[in-house]
Amino acid sequence: MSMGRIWSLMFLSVPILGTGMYLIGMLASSGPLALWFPENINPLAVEIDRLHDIILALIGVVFIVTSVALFWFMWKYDATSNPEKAKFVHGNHKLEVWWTVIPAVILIMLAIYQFKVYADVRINRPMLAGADGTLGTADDQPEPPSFEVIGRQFEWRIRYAGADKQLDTADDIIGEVNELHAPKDVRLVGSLKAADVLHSFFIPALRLKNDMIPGTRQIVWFQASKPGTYDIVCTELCGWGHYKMKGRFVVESQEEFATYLERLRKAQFDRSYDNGSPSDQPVSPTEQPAVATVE
Ligand SMILES: [Cu+2]
Repeated sequence: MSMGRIWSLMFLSVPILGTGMYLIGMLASSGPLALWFPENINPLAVEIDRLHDIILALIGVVFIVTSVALFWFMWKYDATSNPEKAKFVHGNHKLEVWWTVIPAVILIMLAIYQFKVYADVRINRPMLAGADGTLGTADDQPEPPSFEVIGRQFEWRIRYAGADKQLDTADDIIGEVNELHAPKDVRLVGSLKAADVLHSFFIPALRLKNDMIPGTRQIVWFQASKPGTYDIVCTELCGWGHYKMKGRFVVESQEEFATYLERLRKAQFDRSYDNGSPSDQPVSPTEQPAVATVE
């Protein structure tokens, strides 16, 4: 077999291995070959999966057709079996118009379809009824976040709103590092911040992914429909310890969640009491001992 034909077979292996890996990843439900998305437990993000599948199907078809065409032309017009010199022709106007118009129409359709998905997960923030008690009127207020995650090198710091349902107040409950809890079937609004550099907060099972940008606050919302423990990962290379930014996202019943918050609140009170500095009497900066920094 000529060298040209060996090369064309090498090119053919790309679509075969590529689609093969996709199929294995889609079919394997557990183990190292389960490369697909985890189950979507966020009913507010079902459309993200649908949009993803449509785009994947479109690019899948284009990928297979172009790869196979590349193989076929390399195979058929291999130099050894075609001693005749190639003839160059000027382009085909009609063909060029079609292969411009069809992708343009597909892209415009995708652009229109994604408007709604984007608005649902990024723009149409959950609202609460205002003074008139009716939702959908002019005095509606954006629902305040009930938890906050701060990304810092290299961990997630978590805080929950206390009984007043507001963050940044005295009754805030300090969560455990790298562990976010949420009650099942409750729509939650959260606030994301960064303490140092860019991080990206990602809970794959919720299809929730948002950059954390120093100096700004990002608002996200979701609803978790299935109890369990899921991954939290950082998807922005944020420094040498980026790989350490793994966390757990725990979905539990509303009663379990309330018990968890109460346990955190008690632990927080006990800690401040043990230190001899109750949280309502902050130590003034001048009295604080010098802190040694270890890098
Ligand atoms: Cu990070």
